[in-house]
Amino acid sequence: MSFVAPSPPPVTTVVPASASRTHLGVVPQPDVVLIHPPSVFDFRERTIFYGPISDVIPSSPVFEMYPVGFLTLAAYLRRHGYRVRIINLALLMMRSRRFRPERLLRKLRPVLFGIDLHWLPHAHGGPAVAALLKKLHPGIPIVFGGISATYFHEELIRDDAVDFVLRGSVTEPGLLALVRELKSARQFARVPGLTWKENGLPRVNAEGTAASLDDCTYDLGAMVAGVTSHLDFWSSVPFHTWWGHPITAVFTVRGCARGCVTCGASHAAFQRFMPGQYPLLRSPASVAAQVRQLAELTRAPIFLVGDLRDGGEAYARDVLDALAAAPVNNRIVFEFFDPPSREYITRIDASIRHWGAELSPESHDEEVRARLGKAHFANVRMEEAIEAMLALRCENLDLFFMIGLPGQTYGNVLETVGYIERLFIRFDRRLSAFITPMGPFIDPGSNGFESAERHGYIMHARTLAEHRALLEQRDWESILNYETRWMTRAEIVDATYDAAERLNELKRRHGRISDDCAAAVSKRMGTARAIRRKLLANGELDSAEVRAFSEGTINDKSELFAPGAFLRNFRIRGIVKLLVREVFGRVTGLRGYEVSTFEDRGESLSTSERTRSRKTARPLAH
Ligand code: B12
Ligand code: SF4
Repeated sequence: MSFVAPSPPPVTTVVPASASRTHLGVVPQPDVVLIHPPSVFDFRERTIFYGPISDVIPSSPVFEMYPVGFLTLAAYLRRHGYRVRIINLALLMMRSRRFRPERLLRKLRPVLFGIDLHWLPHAHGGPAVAALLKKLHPGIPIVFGGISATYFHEELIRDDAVDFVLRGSVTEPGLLALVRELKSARQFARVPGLTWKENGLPRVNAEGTAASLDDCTYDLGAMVAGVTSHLDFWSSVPFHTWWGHPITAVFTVRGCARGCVTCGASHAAFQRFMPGQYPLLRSPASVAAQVRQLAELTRAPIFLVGDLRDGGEAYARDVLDALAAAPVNNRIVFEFFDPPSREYITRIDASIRHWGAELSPESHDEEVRARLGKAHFANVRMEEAIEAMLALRCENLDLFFMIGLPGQTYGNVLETVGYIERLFIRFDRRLSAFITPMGPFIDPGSNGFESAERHGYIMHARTLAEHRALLEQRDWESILNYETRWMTRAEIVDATYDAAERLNELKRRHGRISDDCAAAVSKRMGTARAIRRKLLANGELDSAEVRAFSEGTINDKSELFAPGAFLRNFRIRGIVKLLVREVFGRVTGLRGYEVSTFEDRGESLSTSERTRSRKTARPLAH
């Protein structure tokens, strides 16, 4: 094993005093540039039939959505006086075939580049972007972070292009400590949760003390100002259709109390490899404050990620009370991991003006559901809860089912669709349902990955390099990193299309989607099946066709994320207010932050940060 990456040179040599001019004035080079890579770096040159692996999320199969943590990392560093720029390289590459990543990256001269390897599907793009950056800027260090980077930190640090891996699910303090070291003594042994190299050999630092999620918040002013100051509407946008449907979320928890055997953030998985104690809850006041902040900017629905009840009854009640005390007109969407009680539903209804919900039973089969490990409950209980929600003001209720679960056969998947039809008949149109394959990967660290045989999984990849190789396959059947004792990869693919075709028709028949929408999905699915037949016959693929039919083939994204006009989605007054506050902050040196609160919390600020914070210690009026 060789660890040959050069240790980063002193910071004075890597930070030229360069700056770029924009219409809001001179913007100095950022201290940190956070880059989101595409799933497969050279996806534009390849013909890969991705299938429906991203049909229920806003992203395309390029997985161009960056981790929301980029926003909280950027806000945290900024509060401590450092400049951060987010570059959604995946999105820029998607938007134009002529866009050359190296041309943009060459111009950047930060102290540190950060790349996310949060989701394992970036196992190809992440390391490839690091290699490119190292070629362009051999003197600027590169740090990786995210759930997959944490799991694979030892493999990742052996990559010549990788200088640091910051392990953890709450890395704001760690990243700040790393930037401070880069700008001062370079004592990397002092950075909590850091994996790094000393004289070419890997060093693994101990984790730090747990941070509070309340310190990890968004900085919407900086986001809006970033877009307007660079007149760049694309490089920091989370996903390609964001301006059309800017769905927003408040992350109420890090980690999870549940035990889904396929999930890399389950309680057992995080215990295995994630520094810290989980689940870690955001305080009710902070949840409500973030909801309000988002509602100032957008009219879009706001998702509360995580089931509040997992924080305990009192926590869920306190969050609802905090939301009730600061009401907004956006729809608040609640996530339920098992059916909520009538009492809880009534409380939500009394506290929230507009609300919706998501419930993921995963299978209609109670035995399969129990084996997955999220929750044990009977369908009767779920139907009672659905009835109770729809009897009140719940505006929409989406149910999510999954293919590729322990104990699930092809026939069993089709029975799930039969069960969904019974629900469609019994309940009104506010109830809809989705069925998707688990893919492309079972998460590393999960019980299913670590004790595959016990849970009936057969794994096709274990290491980062093996997953990278999977991502270069030509079709999604071969990209899947697993099959089960009950279904081969081919059967998982067949079950997906057969179930989705029936479900699409049911949705049309029961008024969940329009005839046009159903016809469009059906047409795309037909072409996707034809592509698959061609693949099986080893025929030549038409790359334009493959690209066009790797999305929306089992449902239409608009079913989940209704598009709207810009003016309907955004609150212009809120945007202008944020912008004025931001520009005023820049001109006067007042940034609009209550920095003193950080000192009050006992966080240690460096001398230069203290000087800056004194200047900024007065909050600006809202
Ligand atoms: C909300 C969520 C989503 C949202 C996305 C939100 C977003 N943009 O971040 C949606 C629904 C869109 C989504 C999609 C997917 N998700 Co998801 N998602 C989650 C969930 C439930 C919560 C994540 C969370 O709480 N984040 C909190 C935010 C604020 O922090 P963060 O983004 O994690 O960032 C922090 C750290 O990770 C770290 N960090 C992250 N990046 C970097 C980079 C650097 C340089 C540094 C220093 C630090 C760092 O520091 C940040 C700040 O502390 C988790 C499960 C869980 N309970 O954790 C799964 C989870 C993360 N998702 C997962 C998966 C697989 C996916 C998909 C690939 C599924 C699919 N096939 O569609 C897609 C990928 C989407 C894409 N990139 O386009 C897996 C990942 C497992 C793995 N090892 O790969 C998880 C663990 C569980 C699961 N199976 O759902 N997801
Ligand atoms: S998939 Fe299961 S274990 Fe993972 S975050 Fe969701 S509920 Fe928790």
